[in-house]
Amino acid sequence: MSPSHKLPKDFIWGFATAAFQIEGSANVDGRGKSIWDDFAKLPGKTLDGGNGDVATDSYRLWKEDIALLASYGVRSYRFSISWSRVIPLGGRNDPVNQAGIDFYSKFVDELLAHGIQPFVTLYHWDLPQGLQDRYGGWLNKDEIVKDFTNYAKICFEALGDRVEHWLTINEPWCCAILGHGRGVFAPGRSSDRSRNPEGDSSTEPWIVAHHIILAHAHAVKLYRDEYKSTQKGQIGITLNGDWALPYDNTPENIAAAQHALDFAIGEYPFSYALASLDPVYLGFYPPYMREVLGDRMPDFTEEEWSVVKGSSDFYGMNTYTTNLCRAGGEDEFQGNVDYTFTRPDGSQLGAQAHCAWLQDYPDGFRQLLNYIWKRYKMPIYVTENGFAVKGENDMPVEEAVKDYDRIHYFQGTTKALLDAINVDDVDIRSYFPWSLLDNFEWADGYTTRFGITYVDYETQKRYPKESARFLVKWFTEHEDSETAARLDKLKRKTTNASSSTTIANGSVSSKADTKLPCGHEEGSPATQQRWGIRATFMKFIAAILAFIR
Ligand code: PNW
Repeated sequence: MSPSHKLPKDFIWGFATAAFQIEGSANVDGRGKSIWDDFAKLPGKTLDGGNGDVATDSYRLWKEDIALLASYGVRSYRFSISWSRVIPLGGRNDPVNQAGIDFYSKFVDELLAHGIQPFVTLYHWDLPQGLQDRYGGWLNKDEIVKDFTNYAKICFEALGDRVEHWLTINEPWCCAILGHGRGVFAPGRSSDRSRNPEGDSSTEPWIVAHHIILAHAHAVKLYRDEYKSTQKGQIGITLNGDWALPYDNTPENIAAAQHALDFAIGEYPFSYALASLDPVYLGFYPPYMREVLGDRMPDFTEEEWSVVKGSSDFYGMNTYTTNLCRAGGEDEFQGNVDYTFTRPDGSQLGAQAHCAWLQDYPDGFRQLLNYIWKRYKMPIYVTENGFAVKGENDMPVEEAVKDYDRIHYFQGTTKALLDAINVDDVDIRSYFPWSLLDNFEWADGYTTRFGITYVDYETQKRYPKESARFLVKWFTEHEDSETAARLDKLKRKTTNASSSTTIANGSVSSKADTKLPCGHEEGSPATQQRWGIRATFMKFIAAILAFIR
């Protein structure tokens, strides 16, 4: 393989999760409630009535999860911290829960002991319920900005000596639009009284997005002022946004695709949120945003602008699909643009996922990477990308682990990633498939599975899917050799030094082998052979290390 077909030096890859989706143990060790705890239990809020009380039980099974990550050989793990584990009531004058801090601290230590770099999200939608009750959460600018910054400070203090990558907030669009516009996510506010008792969909989403950006920017300022010089990390926000293609070549539909991007990725609430990327880096607001929102579009004061401006070290990208865009429609949240996956000739854009909003279209991923790079000229960290196989939840595990549609999706996205890097010269620094585990998929409950590892929710057993094997092999083959050598060395050093390591407890071979229950060994002979060679190699390395020790 020629060097031009490799990933760049120091490229980061691993899998991603979020606290509320996996941790469970809702009442354990002093954790306070988050806005998702009670919301998920209200009738009709999740498809199957599922909630976060147990999830994948990862608060209890954290060591097993890290061992699983180590068996995959990932270089990094993206996870989020539960704010209400650290500060049960959430506020700057509320008590701090040492048990919560200790949990994440030992978690980070264990990752590092396995040579896995923590990539930490501070906020993945689980606002402490205490702050929602006290002052309306994200709707109250003065309070939430101070409380979020205080929470961030506690995290930097406790973990920043070991964490080199921070994400302030995951997908402001979802908090703003799904939480305060459509009312389908916590805290469940909208103008639709058949759905939500309170809220105003015409103003609140834009206010919330505005405050999220400010809170993010203040946390970044704090990090840069007080921690960056010693802790030397990178910090930024991560936005969801999907590629937009015109439905056909008519001028109105070409414009519609741009409008969709303006509302989704472009400026507001995402990038407007994010140092308002267009105004900050290009020097103007997108006129279309103002045209649609008029005086409902909040603005920053001069002083706020000075904090917001340039407040991200990178562009954090969560992306899943591509939409065909047609002018028209009343949906302000997507820029008054109609989305479809059906082309004018009746064909589909790609394979349909389990959730209605997702089809497989890898070229859109490559185009989006190019669009963001050209527009903002900032390094891109892909922090989420993934696929939920249609009907997977209804399959027996033996069938579910043969997730060929997911493999097809990742074959496409990994090729798009490599081409964007090597052919298009886009500066991409990370890739995190979503998700390490099947988990609590918000309003879908447990009916939609995004994991590259199958979770049996009855037994909490984990079963690597074929897609995990595909991705691990792909990244192992495409990692730049210098980087691989450096990271492997780090892994050996740290695992040797730790008493609770895979190598020290002699289980590396079985983990590298990822012995699968349920006859999953039946995968294609080629896969089995590849995995067998890898396992033999790992056993060999383990034996040498054991000998040296
Ligand atoms: C992201 N949409 O959410 C989140 O960051 C994850 O927590 C989540 O599990 C994952 O994607 C898969 O859904 C999204 O409706 C939720 O377009 C909904 C949408 C997009 C992203």
